Amino acid sequence: MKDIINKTLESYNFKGKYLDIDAINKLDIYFKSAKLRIDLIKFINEQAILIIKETSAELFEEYVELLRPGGNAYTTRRYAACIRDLDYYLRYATYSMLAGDPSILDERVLNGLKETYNSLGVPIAPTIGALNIMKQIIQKQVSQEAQNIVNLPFDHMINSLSY
Ligand SMILES: CCC1=C(C)/C(=C/C2=NC(=C\c3[nH]c(/C=C4\NC(=O)[C@H](C)[C@H]4CC)c(C)c3CCC(=O)O)/C(CCC(=O)O)=C2C)NC1=O
Repeated sequence: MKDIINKTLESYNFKGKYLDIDAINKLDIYFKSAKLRIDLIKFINEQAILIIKETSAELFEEYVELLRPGGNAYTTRRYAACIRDLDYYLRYATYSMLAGDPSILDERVLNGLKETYNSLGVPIAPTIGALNIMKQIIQKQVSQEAQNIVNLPFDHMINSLSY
């Protein structure tokens, strides 16, 4: 698990160099966005149940076949697993927003996920669809500046699942 601070320090330590102006500017922007990140995460935490509810409603409206016999979210057990996965995506997205770095997603969420989904027959396209829906639901409710912070983890997860 990394954040933008330890990632930067690790890289400059590796090179045996003082932080240059690029690194300092990057960290300066990050520190200046601290309050924004905290407020954003507080907002998402408070809205988490609603965000997940709305995401699943839109997802199953778009992909009705998932809930029908033979669909991957058919049966209470699989439906619950799907909603739980949405909760994982949202929770880890907030960690990554705070860290300003996506590596936590690689390590805790995406590592082996596609293989697991493929072996269980969990369809990837609607999963990517769900991530897009969730991202948009949050974007609609936050400032322009916060939207940029929201993009990072969702785009990272979407890209990773896209190949
Ligand atoms: C914290 C990181 C983490 C993630 C991300 C995670 C995902 C994850 N989702 C799983 C299953 C599943 N995931 C889904 C999800 C869906 N089915 C659909 O049709 C929709 C497209 C989608 C919801 C959006 C379903 C239905 C299963 C159960 C599949 C089965 O057992 O047949 C499984 C297999 C084991 C289990 O059932 O718990 C894992 C590991 N586990 C983790 O620990």
